[in-house]
This record gives sequence, structure tokens and C-alpha cells, in this order.
Amino acid sequence: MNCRKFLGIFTALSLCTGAFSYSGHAADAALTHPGEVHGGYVQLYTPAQQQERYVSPEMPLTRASSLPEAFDLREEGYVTPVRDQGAEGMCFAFAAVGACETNLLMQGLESNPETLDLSEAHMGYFLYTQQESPLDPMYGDYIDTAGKGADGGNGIFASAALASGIGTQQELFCSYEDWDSGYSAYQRYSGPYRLHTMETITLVATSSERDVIKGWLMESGGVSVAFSSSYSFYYDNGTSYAYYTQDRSFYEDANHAALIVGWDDSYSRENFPEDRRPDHDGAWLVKNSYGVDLLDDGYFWMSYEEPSAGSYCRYELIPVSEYDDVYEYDGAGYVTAYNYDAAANIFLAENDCLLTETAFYVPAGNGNNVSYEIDVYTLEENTSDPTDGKRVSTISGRVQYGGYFTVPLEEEIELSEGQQFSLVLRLKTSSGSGGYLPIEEDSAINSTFHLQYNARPGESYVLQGRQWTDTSALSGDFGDFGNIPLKALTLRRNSSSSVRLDTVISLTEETDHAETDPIVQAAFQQARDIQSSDTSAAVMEGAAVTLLGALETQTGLVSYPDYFYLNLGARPGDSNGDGKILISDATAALTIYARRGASMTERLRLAESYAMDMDTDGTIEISDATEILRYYAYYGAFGVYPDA
Ligand SMILES: [Ca+2]
Ligand SMILES: [Ca+2]
Ligand SMILES: [Ca+2]
Ligand SMILES: [Ca+2]
Repeated sequence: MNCRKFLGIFTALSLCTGAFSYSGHAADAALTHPGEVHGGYVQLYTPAQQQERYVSPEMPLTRASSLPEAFDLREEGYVTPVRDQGAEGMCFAFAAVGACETNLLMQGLESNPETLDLSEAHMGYFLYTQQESPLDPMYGDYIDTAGKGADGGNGIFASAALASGIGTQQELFCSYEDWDSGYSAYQRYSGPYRLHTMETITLVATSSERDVIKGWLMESGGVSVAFSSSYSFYYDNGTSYAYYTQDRSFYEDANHAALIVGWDDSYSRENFPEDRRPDHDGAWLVKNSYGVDLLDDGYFWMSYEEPSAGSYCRYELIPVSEYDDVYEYDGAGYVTAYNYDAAANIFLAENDCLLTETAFYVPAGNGNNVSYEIDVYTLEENTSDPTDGKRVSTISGRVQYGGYFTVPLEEEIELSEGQQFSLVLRLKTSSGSGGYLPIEEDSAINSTFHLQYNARPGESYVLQGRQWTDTSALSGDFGDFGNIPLKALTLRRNSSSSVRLDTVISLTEETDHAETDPIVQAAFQQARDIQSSDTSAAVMEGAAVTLLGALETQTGLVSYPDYFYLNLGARPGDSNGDGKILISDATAALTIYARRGASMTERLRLAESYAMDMDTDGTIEISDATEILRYYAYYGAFGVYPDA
């Protein structure tokens, strides 16, 4: 039986290449599959695939009557200064990070628009860089392109970064100026915020559709938008810059992304040049990312009728203080979706915790008003059926638009260290048919962008009929499948502490770098403040890796992965974590090796994987067991372990 159907790529990708403006000309670079390149912009859908409109005009988010005629987020104090992306194709990161900054200010999570400055480079670098540690649960998930984020991106890529903890580091610690020298691998998951919700609408044409975007602006802050940017269309009318291309198309020409921060229904059509004038008044206020010297202090007005505008995205964040741990296997979102009956992930609790929230994507191609259902199971040990256990919770609801959603459980689920649990996701379209479920799939969008995904056996599953299949054994229309992008957020039941934070603070104190280097100093101060506060493990880890990143890049005092493993609370060789390295620890590693060799599902907590994987190559082999024995023998001979 093969009832699988492919949805196509779930939304258009807008990739902007550097330079303020030139659209279309690189256009017809070689294409491998659904994408087309236009001046760096990659279109994943053809218009035929994108027939359906993703906005339901009957269901505007905010009723038109409650919307003012004009609105400007700047006047509310929610907009950070205009940035300059320079010659890099980083528009998507500037648009998304700019949107995040407005959201943080609007939520009151940040208070000063003048000093708030998140790192676009963080997003543009790490989403496009392979994880260093094979033990990283998201290892192998990244966008492979020679220039990293400087080659371009889009709102969907941005949300994938933000959803996996990338993209909100402070500019100070991951500065755009340092782009050429790269960033410490410690910085990868160092952002103080994570994505809570992203919603996206591909095209907006009617006034009720515009009302949705206006509602978003008032509710959550800036909305990123892709469009065809070309210098000749920015019209200086003496008082402002008016933008209207008249005949460009989103699908064929969009090459840039920027941030909508307001609107004016009465922005006159007379503001546009006589020979290129929209039919009606009304325009979006747009913050560009080419500095304050261009345009009207960096802003311009885009006609409501701009035909090349599309891929509108809004972002809402949560601080990482809201949880201790996130269980996830998806490091770079997804671009394809298939209509399996259900999709699931099996996780292994690293510690005694409460499962509080889940997070998942709803592909926009399912249309509007999609219903979701997530069953939570506690499972039998090492099962390869994500429903082989006890269903302990069901979360269900409906979302209006496609995007990424974080949803709380009605009641928190208590999990014990080593407990295996699963999340099982089902989607239903508004017509009641089974929805397309997102899945990681290796895909070459075009000759430049290759989305790479990885999954290990025993992690992710899809259901066809009554048959669950491990996704690591499957492939799709474009390449091998990876995992299901479906996450679990937990709070530890025992108060959190961070061995790594304590260690790196002590290490810094032993040097004078905190006095001599301003970046180390700032990271050190932040780490000290957090160490003495009662906060989540995720915050402490963020502070630890920020300080480690500063030490690595500024002083060379540490290098990755010297301190990578510390936060796992385990030591090399001590497989069972009892503090001693004995022959039984080597036997435990051999058992794992044998069971995995026989294709038996054998899940390990990260701490156990670390303890057994002596050469840190991500797999447990005979050589690891031999190394454990060497530790045992070394201790017998010298009374200390080799790593002591
Ligand atoms: Ca920045
Ligand atoms: Ca993965
Ligand atoms: Ca032991
Ligand atoms: Ca190994």
C-alpha cells in the first residue's frame, strides 16, 4: 500500500542576494527541481502549485472595524534602528530578526529599542553550518550553501532557525562585523529566546486579507514580506519613497525581504509616479535593511497593490527561561510534507521532568483552519511503535494559517529519567481530510541550496494504515527522509543547576580575560548574574555557552568541544553513571554495539551516549568499549583516570 502523496514545498522561499535592488537578472540559473532562481530568490512553488489562497476572507484575525486607518509601530516604541546588511544576501535574517525585536519590545520582554540588537549573523551562520558534535540530537540538519546565510534565505528558513534555538543571540556576542571570521560552535544554541509561534500567508490582495496582516502588526509586531526589489522602483516623491512595480510577480521576481512596521490607508496613489501608479490609495510602511542613508531614513512605503509582495510572516518569541529542556530532532525545519496518517517522535527523558508543551509545524499548503491533534504516550522500553504504551494526554485545536505553533498540554505529564515517551501528530484540513505532515527530507532547492537532514534509527516514525515505519529507513521524492519536526518542552522537577556554567565561570576567574577583553567581560558578567539567579537550565546553558564562545574567539583559552560535554553531567567511560569505571561499563557499551548492530532499537540518554562514546564520533563501537577498559586499567595502575 502506498497512499503517500507529496504536497510540494510548503511555501515560497525568498532569497535575497546582496546589493540594494537588482531583481531578476540572474534569473535563469540552472534549476534542478521545483525552485527557480531569480537574482538569488528561490521560488519553490510554481503558481499552479500555489493555486489556493491561504487566507480565509471570512475569518480576519482582527475585525476591520477595530483597525485604525493608520498605524506605525515606531510610534509605539517597538522598532529598533534601521540596520545595514551590506553586500551580503542576508535580507531574510534582517527582516526576521527585526520582526523578533519588535515582538520582544511589544511583549515587554525587552524595553529599550535603541539598545536591543539581536544577531542576524547568528541566524545566517548557524542555520547554514553543520553541527560539530555527532551527539547533537539535531546533528546533520542544516542548509548547505557555500556562502551560508549570505547566499540568501527566507522567512521559512528563519523560523526553522528560531524554532531550534538559533537567531536571537545578542549582536555583541555574535557580531555581523565578525562574519568573515565565523563564530564559535559554542554559540550555536546560545540565544535567550526561542520561537513560540510563526504564522505565514503567501499572498495578500483583498482588504480583508490586509486586515489579517494589520491585526498581526497590532498583536505581535512587525511582519516580514518578500518582494521584487529593484532600485528603479523606489520613487522619491519629495516627502517619502513610494514603491510599486506594477507588473512584477511574487513567484517570478521576488528577490528581497524587508519588514512591514505599519500602514496608512490614505497613503495617496498620487505619491507614485504618473506612469506607474496603483489604482487606489493605501500602503505599507516598510523598514529596509540598507542603513538610514538610503530611502527615507531607511524606510519606504509599499503600495497595497504591489504585485510582487508575498510570503508574509509574523514571529512571536518566548524567553528560554520558560523551560529547562527541549526534546527535538529537527535542526533546520522542513520543506516537504506528505500525507501519512500520522507522524511521531520517540524521546527519552534525560532527567526527572514535567512535559509541559509541544511545538510543531502546520504546512501552509494544507489551506486554512487546519485541525491538529497530538497524542502523548509513555512507552515501553526500546519499542519501535510510538503508540506502544499508555496514552497520557491528547492536545487538540485548530490553527488559522500555516506556520509553527507551541501548544501547552492541558495537564503537565510527569516523566522520570530514562522514561521513553512519544508525541504523535495528526493534521486534518478544513474539509476533514487528512492533512500533509511535515518531514525532514534532503532536498536540493537549486544548484546553490541543499537542505541536509539526518535521523538516527529509533527517533521518528510515520504511520500508513496501521504500520509505523522508522523515517530513517525512508526516502521521498527528493531524497532521504530525516526526522519529524515535532518538539517537546520540559521543566526539570529537581532544581536546575549547570555544571558547565560553574566550570566556565571558575575557568574565567583564573585568568585576567574578564578584565582585559570587553566581550569576555560582558559574557562573564552575564554568566555571574545568571549563576546567582533562580532560573531555568536553558538560561544557564545559554550563559555558559555564550561565555565559552567569547573565551574561544577572544582568547583561544578553550576550544570546542573541550567543554561541550560538561553539561550532560556524565564522564567518559562511566556508562552507568555510578561514579566508577569498571569492566561492567565496557560490557554495557558492547551490549549497545551488539544490539544496534542487530538493528534492535536501543535508546540512550545523551549522558549515557557521551559516557560510552569515548572517541565522540557519535557511534558506540568495540573501540569505545576497549577505551573504557583502558580507563579501568589505567585507574588500577595509577589511581586516577586518564582524563582527570
Ligand atoms: Ca543585529
Ligand atoms: Ca534531524
Ligand atoms: Ca560505572
Ligand atoms: Ca565512538
